Formats: sequence, structure tokens, C-alpha cells
Amino acid sequence: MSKKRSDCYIEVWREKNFEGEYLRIYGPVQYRHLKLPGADWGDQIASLRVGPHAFVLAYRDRNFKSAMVAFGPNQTIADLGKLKFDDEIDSIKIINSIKILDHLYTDDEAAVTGERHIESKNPSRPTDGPKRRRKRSSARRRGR
Ligand SMILES: [Ca+2]
Repeated sequence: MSKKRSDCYIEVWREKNFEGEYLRIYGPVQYRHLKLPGADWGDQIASLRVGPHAFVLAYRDRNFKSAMVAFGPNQTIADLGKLKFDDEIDSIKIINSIKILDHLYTDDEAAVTGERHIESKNPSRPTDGPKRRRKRSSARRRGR
């Protein structure tokens, strides 16, 4: 396993303040329900901690349904009750944050590289319109 993958995980506890039975689930992965081999964690998570390279989407019902709450890298939630999610999570998606952040640029970097991350819909400057081809005309000129 690569190091990046090993930092993509979520840790969950049955009690708030990171107490009680504990489980670490490695991603990237998605669980339609939390009735895991050996232990049923459905409606049982009261506190959690996200690994340094993970985003987590947690859903109130099985099959990624009902209300959803998202957590970012290194986020810790000592009491899911504050989000009204204590003993409620029934399905989760654990996403590798590295793969997402690799492809994000800050606006400063975009300015430096001159890359365009915004496409104008201004009709006076069409982006997909036919472009004038200069190669042919220059070749004709050379032929003279
Ligand atoms: Ca639930």
C-alpha cells in the first residue's frame, strides 16, 4: 500500500469524545450500510476523526440517502449530536483528497501559468467559433 492510501481513512467511535469501541476504515471506499463484518456500526457512530488525506460523506440512511454531512481532511467531531448526527450515520463514502486536490489550482497559480479556469459565456467573444487559419495563407505567400 502506498503512503497516500494509508492516510485516506476515517476513525469512528461509538461514544462521543472518542470513547468506547473504535474502528478505522480505510478508503477510498464506500459502504452502502455499516453492518460491517464482525460489528454493526449502523446508527452507532457518536464521534469521528478524518484522516489527513480523506474527504468523508456521511448519510443518515442506508444507500447514501436522506441527509448528508461532509467532513474534510483532519477534521475531528467530538460530538456528532451537535450536527444532529449522533447515532444516525448509516452509509459513508471515503474519498482520497489527494486525487481531488491534485487538480485544484489557486487563482494566483492560474494567473501565473496563464491557464484559463473560467470560460466566459459572453456572445461577443465566442470560444468555440471557427478560428481563422493562418498556416495556409502564410504557406501561399511562401510559394510566390
Ligand atoms: Ca440512520
